Amino acid sequence: MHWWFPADASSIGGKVDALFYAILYITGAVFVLTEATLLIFIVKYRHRQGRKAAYVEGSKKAEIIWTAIPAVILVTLALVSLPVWAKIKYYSHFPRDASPLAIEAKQYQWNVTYPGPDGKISSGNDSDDDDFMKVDSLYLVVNQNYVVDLTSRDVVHSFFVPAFRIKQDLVPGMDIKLWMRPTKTGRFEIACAELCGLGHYRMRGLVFVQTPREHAEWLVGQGEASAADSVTAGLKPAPAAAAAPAARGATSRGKGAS
Ligand SMILES: [Cu+2]
Repeated sequence: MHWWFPADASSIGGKVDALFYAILYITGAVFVLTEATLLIFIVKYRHRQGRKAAYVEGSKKAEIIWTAIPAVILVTLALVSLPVWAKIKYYSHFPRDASPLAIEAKQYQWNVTYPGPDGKISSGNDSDDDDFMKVDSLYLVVNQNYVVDLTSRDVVHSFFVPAFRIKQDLVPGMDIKLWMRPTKTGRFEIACAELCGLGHYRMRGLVFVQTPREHAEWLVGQGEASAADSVTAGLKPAPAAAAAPAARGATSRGKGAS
């Protein structure tokens, strides 16, 4: 059913969708039943000449029934969804063979830090820091596990990849972890799902799920471009070499105006 949901592209998508449809069918059936009953009663018990309304004080039996049935349904849904929730959200269930990534949200962009050749995200004071950063673009290898460190620099954001059925808040001051395994190659949308300011609507990014070969080729191309991205995002101070051309640019603009 892809006319209202993007095709599922992650390892947990099927489980999330199954729960979603189970809840949709149950609430849908209750909705149809109650609305149909309402319509039937409106017609059946409409005002008629000479008919008196009955005075009903309540019914213990009816109340027990309409409390017990929803309670049983809700508890069942909770029990069924608990293992799925645990698999997605509990740190103890995270895959052990995952590659690390870090995503920092800020108004209004996603700063994605990749570990570089050493396979580790540095803590910031490592001397051999080979991490590199991309703004608003997340490059992943298909069928590989990732654990992402989510942080926010300013306000609450929410990392939402509809095709992965993943949505997780990023809270300033908190270090929140998320794992995912993309199962399809392609390009998918990242959206911020928490109203975070006037530019919230443009806080979007893209996930590029690549084959291992494509990813290796992409990695080779990651040098100066990513360094420039890090500077744009304000994560790293502009190196002296990068500051010089900017100054020249300002001079030439000044000349053009005079
Ligand atoms: Cu946001």
